[in-house]
Amino acid sequence: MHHAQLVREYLDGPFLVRDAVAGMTPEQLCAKPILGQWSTLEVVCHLADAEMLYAERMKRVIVEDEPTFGRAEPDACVARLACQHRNLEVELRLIELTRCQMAHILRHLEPDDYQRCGIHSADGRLTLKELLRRVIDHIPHHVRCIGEKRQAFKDAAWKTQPAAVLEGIDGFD
Ligand code: NI
Repeated sequence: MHHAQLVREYLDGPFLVRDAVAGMTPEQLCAKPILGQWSTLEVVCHLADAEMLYAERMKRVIVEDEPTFGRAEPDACVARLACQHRNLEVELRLIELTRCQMAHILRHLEPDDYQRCGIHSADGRLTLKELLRRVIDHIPHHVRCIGEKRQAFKDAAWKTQPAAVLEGIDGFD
């Protein structure tokens, strides 16, 4: 895939997150309807933290000679970085701004720069292009998880609401 197309896909990511959380109440954002999984707000915070980490990694690959990266610790970050208390809009804007800033950088690289490498402690050598592909795929992966939570809310409503209420829900009348 051409680099310009990759950058366009990268810039589409923040809209996917906004769409995924549109219309959710504060209670729904913090709820954990699926046992053992993060709340929706925690997912969005994880995405914002990951965006900044990925942006830093891409910058280092562009600037440094084969920089090394350690493993990210997403569960520890979500547990320790006040993710249930952070502001949704701030997190969404961070994702957007980080990608906007990086897109300016990515668009001004030479094609060869996309073959520059960093060394990941678990996955080995990654080119800038492979790193960008990973960043792009990260948001759709977590957006699917948010969709599953929203479906779980609907399923719970189906089990707990009396039949008369359900008749008013689309598809049941
Ligand atoms: Ni993730």
